[in-house]
Amino acid sequence: MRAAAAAAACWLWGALLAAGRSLPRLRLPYRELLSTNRSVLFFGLRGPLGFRSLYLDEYRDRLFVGGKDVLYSLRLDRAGMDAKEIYWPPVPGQTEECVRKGKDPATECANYVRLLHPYNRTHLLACGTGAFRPLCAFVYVGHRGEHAFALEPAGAENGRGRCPHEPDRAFASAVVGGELYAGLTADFLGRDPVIFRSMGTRSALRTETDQRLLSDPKFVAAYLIPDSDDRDDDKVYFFFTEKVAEADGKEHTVFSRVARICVNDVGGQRVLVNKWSTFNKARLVCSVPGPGGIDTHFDELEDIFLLRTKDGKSPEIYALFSTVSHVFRGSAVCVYHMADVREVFNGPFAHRDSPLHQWAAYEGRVPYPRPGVCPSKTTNQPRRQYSTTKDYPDDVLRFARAHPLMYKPVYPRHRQPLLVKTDLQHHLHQLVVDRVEAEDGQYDVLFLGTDTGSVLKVVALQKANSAATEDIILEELQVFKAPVPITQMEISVKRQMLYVGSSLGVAQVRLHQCESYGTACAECCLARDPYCAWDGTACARYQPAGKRRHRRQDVRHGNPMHQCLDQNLTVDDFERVEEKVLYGAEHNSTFLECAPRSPQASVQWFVQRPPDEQRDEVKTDERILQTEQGLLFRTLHRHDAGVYYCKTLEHGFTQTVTKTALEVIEREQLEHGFQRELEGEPARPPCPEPTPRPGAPTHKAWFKDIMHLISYTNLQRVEEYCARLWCGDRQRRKSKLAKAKHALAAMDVGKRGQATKPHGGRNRVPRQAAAT
Ligand SMILES: *[C@@H]1O[C@H](CO)[C@@H](O)[C@H](O)[C@H]1NC(C)=O
Ligand SMILES: *[C@@H]1O[C@H](CO)[C@@H](O)[C@H](O)[C@H]1NC(C)=O
Ligand SMILES: *[C@@H]1O[C@H](CO)[C@@H](O)[C@H](O)[C@H]1NC(C)=O
Ligand SMILES: CC(=O)N[C@H]1CO[C@H](CO)[C@@H](O)[C@@H]1O
Repeated sequence: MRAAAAAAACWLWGALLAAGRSLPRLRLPYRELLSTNRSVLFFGLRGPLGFRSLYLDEYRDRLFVGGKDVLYSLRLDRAGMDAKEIYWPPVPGQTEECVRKGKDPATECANYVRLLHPYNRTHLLACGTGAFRPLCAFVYVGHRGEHAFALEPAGAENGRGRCPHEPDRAFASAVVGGELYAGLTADFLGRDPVIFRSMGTRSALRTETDQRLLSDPKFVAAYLIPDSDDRDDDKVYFFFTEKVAEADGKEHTVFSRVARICVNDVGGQRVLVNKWSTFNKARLVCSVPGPGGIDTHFDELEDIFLLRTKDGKSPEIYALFSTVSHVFRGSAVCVYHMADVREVFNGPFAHRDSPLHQWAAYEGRVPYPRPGVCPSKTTNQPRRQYSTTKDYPDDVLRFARAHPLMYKPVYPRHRQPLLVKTDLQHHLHQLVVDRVEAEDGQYDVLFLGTDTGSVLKVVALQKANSAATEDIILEELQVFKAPVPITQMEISVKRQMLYVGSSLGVAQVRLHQCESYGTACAECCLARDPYCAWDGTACARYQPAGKRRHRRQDVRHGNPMHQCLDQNLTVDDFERVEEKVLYGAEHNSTFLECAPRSPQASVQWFVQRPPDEQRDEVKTDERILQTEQGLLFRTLHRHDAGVYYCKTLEHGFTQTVTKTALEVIEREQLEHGFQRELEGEPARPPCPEPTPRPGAPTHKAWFKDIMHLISYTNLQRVEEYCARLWCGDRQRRKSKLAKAKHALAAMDVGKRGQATKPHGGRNRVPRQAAAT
């Protein structure tokens, strides 16, 4: 109990310290995203979707979704999406077989569709786990404009080596020229890691079973990235992590890797028959310099996003990493240039004489054609004819087999991460990037999928004249109501949409909704969102080629003083916000909530006590505490009654956020009023714990933490107070309060003047109650 309280206090402290750094400027809850049409959700048409894969088809304006025993096709150009479904269960008898082999019927013995790729002009390739017997099939999707969707009647074929057996084990795949490249564990037991090429007309190719090639890999992504204009030079890149034994052979460390193979690799003639002959891999480094010259490494690759360039040869590689050390947890994003990747593959091979030796750069003679080079015009000269890998000399293949690893690692741009987060509440799993044109240049906007159903929208700013970056969390979007991990994200720049998948379903989320920042120039400016600018009348999507003259935007500094000078920065808008009424009991504690939309704003409290018209700043002391979430009265006095205004200030812009009429129910009335009524009732249960999620306190838990922190010793009373505030039967409460109010009114006629609101008034329930 004590430990838990300490942990909570610790969390709170951490959160206080982190304020401003890792707090999003705007937090958009689930309901708000839906009610403002920022997001549209799809949960499937037959119970839990069990989402596993999606393919965004920008040409056909369709989204294809793979789930548990189902495939869907959604039309993105129609409001209703016109969902079409294909039911695709495992082959008959396989579900029973799967259960018989000891797998879980509820979570494993179904056909989880894990692979969806465009195959040719009319067909997709789909593969599923088939209840631990993978299967693949072609899906007819028709031509552009029609909404056809049917599994090819020819039926399913064996998906072994193309799709994992397990619903959740990491794997990566790509279709290139009608062939499927897959990085996965290909057997029932999950012990045979392999990069496998199949389908098409050539014979299948795989990696040798060898720890040196793949050691307990977790595949993250696979992409075709052409090396030059010569198609013979095309390579497929795999991104994954693997476990590497330390020198002592006992400890294992996780490293992130990039590996590549030639598309025209057909294996060797005598050595490496039907095995890759061009496989090479290198380490991907993402680290920050630490004190004492010891770098902190982010080694667990989570996701890769390729920001494609026009020629397709030099995409920028954005990689999301995490680290889980004894000391801290964190995430980082590093960006790699293809030129740096190629340089490492053209550099020295790693070599060691035995597993007990240190790795060194191989300095001996490297045979020709250099291992890793694809057979092409360059290798196929009149005097040295190597037109396929089958022509490669045995010594080349033997060298390739013995030296799969490059000596040098690939370092990121500027040798440091673009973004580091060590103080977030959640883990980051998914990443997509949009390069956005703004008034003063281009910005990288990162969308980061968390493990709690939300997406963070972050802008990374390169500081002037230095490699250092600053990042701002513009928004936190609670896409899914439940705290589920985001497992896939795709972006449509054309549609300005994000597609977000979790096991529950798929969401289509707008990249921006500029109105949500507010209706004033200053609010738009403070948002610092490169997608948005003040156009003279509203906060709207910034159009680089737009006609409007007076666009104001300040992504770099977010300073409304410069941008919105002719606008009112200080508006005496005290009367503009809706008034809420809050009842507090004399001598008890009470809490006035005011969490500004931007946690980066500072808060000031004013009070107007009847019959005074004057508004004074609230004086805080031992008894009245100003916290990040609002104003806390440890013991309420009669003279505290009044109207409280919460004002925020951010970069010179002030605004009234809440207006609360605090009514103090005096002790005597309480005792005579509803206190007596309660006597006949059974003791109230304590507050039930909200949806348990460690490290993410709800308002209620938070409130209790505050009470602990300020050494509020009477725990029972805190519990009671909470019970009343958060889980009390609202109806009962209302009627009680009404009675108490009547009692008050009868005794106090005229005393309070206008501060006493009629019972029909708005929002009689405190905001916290409504929020839970
Ligand atoms: C959201 O979309 C629905 C249907 O298209 C529309 O009726 C509604 O007015 C929209 N709501 C908002 C806040 O734009
Ligand atoms: C696409 O591939 C499928 C499956 O191999 C085949 O049946 C179909 O004819 C192909 N379509 C085109 C246009 O090549
Ligand atoms: C600024 O505020 C004053 C007084 O509140 C008001 O009269 C004026 O119209 C406002 N100006 C603008 C540009 O909103
Ligand atoms: C309404 C309310 O919370 N009343 C409590 C105020 O504090 C006393 C103890 O000092 C409690 O007995 C009341 O229930």
